[in-house]
Parts: sequence; C-alpha cells; structure tokens
Amino acid sequence: MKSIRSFKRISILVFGAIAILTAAIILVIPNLELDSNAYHPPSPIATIPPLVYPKFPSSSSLQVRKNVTYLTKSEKKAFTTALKTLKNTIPPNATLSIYDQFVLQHVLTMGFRKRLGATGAAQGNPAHSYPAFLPWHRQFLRQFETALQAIDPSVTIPYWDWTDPKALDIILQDDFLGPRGKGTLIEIPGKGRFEGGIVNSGLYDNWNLNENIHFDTVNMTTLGTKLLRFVAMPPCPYPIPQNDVNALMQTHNYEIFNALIEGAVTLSNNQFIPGWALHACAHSVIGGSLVDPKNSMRQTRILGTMDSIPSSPYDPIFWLNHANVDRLWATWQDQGHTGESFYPAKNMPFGHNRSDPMWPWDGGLSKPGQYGIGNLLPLLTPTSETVTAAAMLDFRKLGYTYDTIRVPTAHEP
Ligand SMILES: [Cu+2]
Repeated sequence: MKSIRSFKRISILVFGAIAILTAAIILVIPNLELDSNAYHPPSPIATIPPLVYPKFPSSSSLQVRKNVTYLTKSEKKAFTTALKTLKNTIPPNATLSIYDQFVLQHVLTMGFRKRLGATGAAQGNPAHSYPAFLPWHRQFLRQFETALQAIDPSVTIPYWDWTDPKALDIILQDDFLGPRGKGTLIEIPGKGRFEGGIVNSGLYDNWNLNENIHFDTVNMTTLGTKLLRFVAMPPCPYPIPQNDVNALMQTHNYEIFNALIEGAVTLSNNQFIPGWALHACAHSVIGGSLVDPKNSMRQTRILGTMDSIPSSPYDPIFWLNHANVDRLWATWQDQGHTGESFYPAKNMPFGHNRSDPMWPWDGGLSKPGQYGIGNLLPLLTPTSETVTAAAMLDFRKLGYTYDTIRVPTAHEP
C-alpha cells in the first residue's frame, strides 16, 4: 500500500517536472536568437538516401549560362550594358534603382533577429548559414537574370570557375567588370604588402553606391559611395584548390553540401572545423578583409565591397560567383542528388524547410528589423511572389542550364 502511494507521488512529481520543462521549451524556443552557431549540418557519416537522377524535360529550349572565359566581346558588352541600365533605372514610386534594390534585399536578409526588431515567421537569416542558402540564391539570381533579360533577352549570367587561374584576368579588365582597386596600401605582418582601394574606371564611371547599404559589417561603418576591391589578400588561397571542389562533389548529404559550399566550415577527418573555403573565399579574394592573426575566422575590418557579405551584390562579380555556386549545385544534383529527398522537409528554422516560403518571397509573412545604416526597409519595393525551396530544386524547370552540364540524348525520358 505504502509503496503504491509513494509510486503515485513520484509519478506526479515526474509528470509535473516534464510538464514544466515542456512549457519552458515552448515559451523559450520562439524567442531564440538563431545565428550560425545554432545550426550544424549532420555528421558526415550519416546515412545516404538512395540516389535519384534527373528527368529531362521534352523541350530543350534552355538558356545557357557560360564560363566567363569563353564570352565573346559582344556578349561581354551586352552583359555590362544591361548591368549599367539596371544600375541607372529607378522604377516609378521608388527611391532606389532596380540594381540597388537587389543589393538591399540581400542586406536585409541579415535583419532577421528579434533584437533588431524582426517580426513574423522567418527564423534566422533566410538566405545564409542554413539549408536555404542554395535555393534562396538560385531564386535571387534567376530574378536578377530576368531583370537583365528585360533589357537584353540574349543575356545570361556568366559563371566564374574559381579554380581557373585565367578567369580573374578576364573578369578584371576594363572591357568587362573593371580592374583591381587602387590607392590604399595594406601591410600585413609576415604576409607582405597589398594594394587595393577604389575601382573607378570603365563600367564604374557612374556607379555610385548608397552609403547606407554599403558598409563594414564588423564595425557597422559605411564603406562609402565607391566600389572597393582588395584582390587576393590573405587568408584565402587563390585560385581556389580543385581538391576542395572535388571533395565537395563527393558528398551525398544536402545539408553537408550546402554548408561546405557556403564555406564557413571545412571538413577534416569527418569533423567540421571553422575555416574559410569555396564561396566565402571567392568573396574574400575580390573584397578582402583584415583578420585576427591568431584566429583567421575573426574578421576585424572589412576592406572591399565583395567581402561585406550583405553589401556584396554591389560588386557585379557577386553574380558570377553565385552562378558558379549554383552550377556546382546543379552538377551535384545531376549526379544523383535530384529531387525532394535531397532537401530537409522539417526540423529546420522557418524559411529553411522544403515547403517554407523564403523571405522576401513569403507573401508578407515576415519582416526584417533594422539592419544596415539607418532605416532601410521603406526603400524596398515589396514583392508579391511566393517562393519555396521546393520550387527551386529543378533548375531546368526555371529555364536555364550551364555549358558544363551534359545535354540529354534523344532516348532519355
Ligand atoms: Cu548571399
């Protein structure tokens, strides 16, 4: 009798503790400040889903994104002319040009923190540090390409193969995306002297940046109204090692692929370790930052436009970098990682599960807080489009392909 009573008492205590704990979790979770430290991709030894290969569409009228080193003179001219038109066209009822609004969309993805005043469904950065990094940027590029094509239908976004040592010589020419920066010398103890600074010729005669959306993310101070480049500064190697790309392409798990290509972690002996690589290094190779000599993951000052991740679309090389990210993803998808089993369906922050809409294409479900300098949100023309990661998985459905992706033969379905 006594033991039954004490069992009952213990059960009530245990049940009560569980109830209190559950309530606490429910109350606390929505208030969590999600940041890149909160999410980790799964272990590299996780099980691999069965491989799924693409189904090719019957029509083959896909637009082709080309390697920048193969562009003809007239293709380069068409691309830069369309860029310049977007930069200088301010839509009716707007204060910012079409181009600047793309930059602002990208800046405001960093504004999804409660302490910045974010409201609504989105949790964490809708475009970076989590699984939607790849689909968010696929949609961002497709939108930008559509805007370019409204000016010249022949234009597609070329890609920059980071492993090709010739590519930068072609990109950084006056007849294309302009030279290295000049005028500022940076001395890094033990590493040497580097020159960078303002890029002011060719395309950039009249390329004024809005100083509130062009800033150093470490110190939150403006980087001014001119495009800045500090090319090939430490700590990233250039060209980016082919071995890093090969290792990436040998992974079979979407979350791991996504995290590795974004490039704030690297993989060593099946362990994730913080380190710059791939996409993040491509940003750094053009923009440049100063880092803590004892911890290269800690940036102490952003030098160039491309290495201020939020402001980076202000440097048109951004689009070529992300076309390469997207091309590697497309190639990986075609290697048997096609379809929905290769994207998390649940348990991710809102905006990062397969069927979640991704801000700013979320039908008004979420609103970023104040990020950047001043109150920037009113400068953005809202979009009515709703886009999920699921809708981004098949790049052919979006109407494009890459010159390195094989064309299906006639007998393939
Ligand atoms: Cu981005």
